[in-house]
Amino acid sequence: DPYSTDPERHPALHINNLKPFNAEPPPELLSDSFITPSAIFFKRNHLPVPQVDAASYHLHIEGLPGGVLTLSLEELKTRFPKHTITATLQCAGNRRSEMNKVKQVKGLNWGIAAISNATWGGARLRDVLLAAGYSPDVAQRAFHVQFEGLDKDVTGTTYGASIPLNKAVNEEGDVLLAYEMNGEDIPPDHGYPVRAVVPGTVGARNVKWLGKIIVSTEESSSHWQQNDYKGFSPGTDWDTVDFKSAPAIQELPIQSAITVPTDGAVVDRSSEEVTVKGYAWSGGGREVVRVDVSLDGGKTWQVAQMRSSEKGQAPGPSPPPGRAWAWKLWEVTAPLPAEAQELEIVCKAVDNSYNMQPDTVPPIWNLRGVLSNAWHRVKVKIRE
Ligand code: MTE
Ligand code: MO
Repeated sequence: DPYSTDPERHPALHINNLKPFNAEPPPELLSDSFITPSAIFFKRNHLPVPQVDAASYHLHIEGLPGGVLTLSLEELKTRFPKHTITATLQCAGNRRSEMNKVKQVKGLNWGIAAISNATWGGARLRDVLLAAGYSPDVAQRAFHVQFEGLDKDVTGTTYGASIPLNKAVNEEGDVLLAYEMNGEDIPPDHGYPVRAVVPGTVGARNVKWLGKIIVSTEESSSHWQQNDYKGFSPGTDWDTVDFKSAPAIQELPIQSAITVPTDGAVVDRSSEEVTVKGYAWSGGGREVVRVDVSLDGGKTWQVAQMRSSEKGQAPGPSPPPGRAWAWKLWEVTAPLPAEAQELEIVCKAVDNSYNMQPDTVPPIWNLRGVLSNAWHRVKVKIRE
């Protein structure tokens, strides 16, 4: 069993698949902390977790005029300044289960918690590429940076993905070769000892257990770059889909969801109030500027209070424009409407480009169930 060496996991996780391991935290735990504890951070593995020995680990960087650069973990840590960012990671399949309710899609049936937020520490990819011989004239001929993982299937095929070279070398792109997560070594499930952290970009490009980086004229040839993680029309089915016709997902669209209360919860009339909590985030470093919440299915709205730090702590300085990599947690406490027996709680977020979420799922439904970001709706009963 290639999974026999997989690490132990936190019992609170909701497991979507055991081998490979895929799991998400309970929604109400997610909104308890601005920084998601690593143990309950969602886990999305396509393959067995590789056993990597830090002492013999080497990262190879290819495709630059300097030839191949090989770095040990120690060299990665000591030759380059350590840079720390707080960034949210979201799987393209987050909230897929809502698409499944409209019409069957292919993929793991994620709820709303295939998203988490952590502090990552490591070398900047930009600094490492410069050390390997990157100069602006390279950008005239090569447009992609490919990442290869050390996790393999039975045929020896490794996980891989790529990002645009301009994201990788941009001083404001903040792409990391991370060796720390929340101030500790990256745990085995999250890519020990080194993973790519590509803030603002879909989870799939944040390659874990990083073995090789290739600067190239081509995108990664991997299945996950070419034939997966792409968006299609609701009218496209498995007989007509042409994966070459759509670009690989990179930046993700605006997203928000309600973590508290959960669907089907019961609130007592005597409590007089209801508190609604959730998260909001947008891709590409776009900052969430507002979250609207409705208790009546979208007829009337109020603006939620947002926070961008742990509860009770003053928020740090706001991120520079275009570098809002972390989510915001939000909250609304409102009186229970006098007449209602049931509430349909809805949330929707707005980013600083005024991108907003679509109101329903059917117009964004797609056969792979990715990019599921419709207004999130939760029904709650009021007990008299
Ligand atoms: N990297 C490797 N090497 N293997 C993988 O299976 N899964 C990707 C990405 N990087 C994956 C990977 C996907 S689809 C997602 S959503 C994120 O890792 C999940 O990261 P996490 O498990 O740290 O939450
Ligand atoms: Mo993913």
